[in-house]
Amino acid sequence: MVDLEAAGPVLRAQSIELPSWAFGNSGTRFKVFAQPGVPRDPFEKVADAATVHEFTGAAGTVALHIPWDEVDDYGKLASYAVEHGIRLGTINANVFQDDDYRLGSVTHPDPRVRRKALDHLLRCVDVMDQTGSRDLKLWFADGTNYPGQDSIRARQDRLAEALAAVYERLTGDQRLILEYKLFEPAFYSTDVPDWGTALTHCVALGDRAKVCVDTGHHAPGTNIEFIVASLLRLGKLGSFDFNSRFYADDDLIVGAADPFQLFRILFEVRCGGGFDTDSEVAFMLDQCHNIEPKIPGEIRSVMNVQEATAKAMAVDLTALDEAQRTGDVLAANGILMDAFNTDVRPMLAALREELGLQADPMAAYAASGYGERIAADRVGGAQAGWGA
Ligand code: PSV
Ligand code: MN
Ligand code: MN
Repeated sequence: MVDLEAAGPVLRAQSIELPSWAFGNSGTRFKVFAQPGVPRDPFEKVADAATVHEFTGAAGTVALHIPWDEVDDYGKLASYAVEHGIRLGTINANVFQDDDYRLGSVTHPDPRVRRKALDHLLRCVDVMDQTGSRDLKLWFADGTNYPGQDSIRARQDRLAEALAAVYERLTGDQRLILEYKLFEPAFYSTDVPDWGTALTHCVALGDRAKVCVDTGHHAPGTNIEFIVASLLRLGKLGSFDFNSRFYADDDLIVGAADPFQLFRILFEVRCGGGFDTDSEVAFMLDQCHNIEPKIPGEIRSVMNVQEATAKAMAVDLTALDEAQRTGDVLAANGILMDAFNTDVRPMLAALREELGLQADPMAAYAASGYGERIAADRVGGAQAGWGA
């Protein structure tokens, strides 16, 4: 029997971090379609993220990307976030947009470029000290385009050396989160292409190094929930970057391409203790809204994660265990499908009202006039970075 009781406490506590870059203009290498009202600085990105939280009640932090979100005074930005009802979250390091990085950043063959990249990563930890952020998320665009271009082994050694230097610099509860991605922008070999590589480096580093699973960064057909279950089992799942992919790293709205996959992933999160109150798994969106309006795009994304979470929590674990132990394949599969096919939207609407929110965040945002206000007030919005 599908029971939504267990979902309540998890949904009430759930917080999904938003990426600052989701609010700026973005696009492909073919065209960036500018939208009216996009933020002109990091403060306005924080204000937009806070608006998503205002209507969903489930997006209490915003991730920054350095140097895209460079400001003179990070303490001021952090206070501004708190005044708007949210906090600054993960710091994402950008070591991929300088001409110097043509052949890589921390794996570059030239020690001067490696030093420059490492210095930036260390500076990101300085920023974390000022913002109070726990997580430093590292995604590297490093790799090669042609066989023979560089030594695959030497690049792994250089990567390990840089990661160790960053790890050494962490203090308090700070964590290093290493993200992998199958390919792009490198097309022959990528230096952190998969969870095996990321995990190996994190194990070598120690306890405060964890892996980030970006749902868009796998080959088609990859069983992502298997990766999630394995990393949780090893205590090495640090965070999620949620998004949808149809062909490659599309950064589309989470749950748009394959809601069933999102449900399966979140079910493994549940089974592995990732929703427990003492869990340190971070849930984040990593999306760009190239053609759709950005704030409603993020609101919809948060709702999609909430719906998949509710369904994952609706699985009858006792019945499932019984079916699995007795080898009743069809019953076991049926139990999962019953939960997936449950319409959890009325339950989520009721929960929102209980929390003092409006039942339909999309409609509430549309009626608020915020979108019209920022379009009138802000002229000359900033690029998010991607496709700029
Ligand atoms: C590039 O693929 C990427 O989308 C990674 O997923 C990072 O998390 C993100 O950019 C921000 O650097
Ligand atoms: Mn990502
Ligand atoms: Mn990506």
